[in-house]
Amino acid sequence: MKTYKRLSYAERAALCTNHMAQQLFSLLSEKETNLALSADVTSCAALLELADKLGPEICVLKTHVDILTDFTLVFTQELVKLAKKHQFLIFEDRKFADIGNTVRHQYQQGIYHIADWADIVNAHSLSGPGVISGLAEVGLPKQRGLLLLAEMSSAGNLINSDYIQKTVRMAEQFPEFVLGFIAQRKISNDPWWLYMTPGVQLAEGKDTLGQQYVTPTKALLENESDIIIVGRGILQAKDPLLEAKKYRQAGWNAYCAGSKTK
Ligand code: 5BU
Repeated sequence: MKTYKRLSYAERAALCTNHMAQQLFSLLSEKETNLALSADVTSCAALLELADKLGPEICVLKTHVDILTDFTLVFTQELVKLAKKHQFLIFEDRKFADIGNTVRHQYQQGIYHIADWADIVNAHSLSGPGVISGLAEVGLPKQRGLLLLAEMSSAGNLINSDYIQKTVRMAEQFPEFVLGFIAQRKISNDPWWLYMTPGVQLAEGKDTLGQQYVTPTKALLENESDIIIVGRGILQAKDPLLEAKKYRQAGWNAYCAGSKTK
């Protein structure tokens, strides 16, 4: 049988120099939850209601702000208030992928003013390190953090092991701004990187549009990720709060199993 012995979240918080990674590892440890809610609803009221109800269960609330049909900047202020009230971080899953100059504007300006309210955003490494430099110009002064997309959960995606390794090398050039990766597994031996994994449900499976699901145990224990991102597994349940508690427990059990010597 495989022997697991991983550093705890608190130990990794102490090893980090990245401000956002430190904050998030500490939050995971203190709040005892590694569950991120993917709040993929299309109205501001529904999102705020979810954030208020499920906020106590989660470490991160992930948004796709461009699917909201009634977005306003007031909504973002309300969301930030709830993040403070319930102690979670806000992650806008924007997947920036353009040249540095363009993403700088997309991050700060436009309708959404993402940099003003999202603690964390993510970017594809596809376009090269300029995308990180551009985002860092806006995000660093506000003490924000960036996750690089190193892997995706969808079937048939074009990412290969060379792309993953090059993404890690790129992250290493920006230790102040990049806190970790969106990935399906641990992809570096350096313990200060934080991993978030989407495509998680209590049972393995897939949807009709290429999404592929692994279980919390597979993601956190076998694949050594740190945070599970769950959307429809919770949102489509009869009682989303009850379901969130189940995912929280499953995620925390998997983490505890991984940090013990067997
Ligand atoms: P689901 O309902 O749990 O399948 O939602 C998953 C969420 O994570 C959804 O918001 C996606 O946009 C997001 N996601 C993903 O599913 N897979 C990926 O590789 C990345 C993001 Br990156």
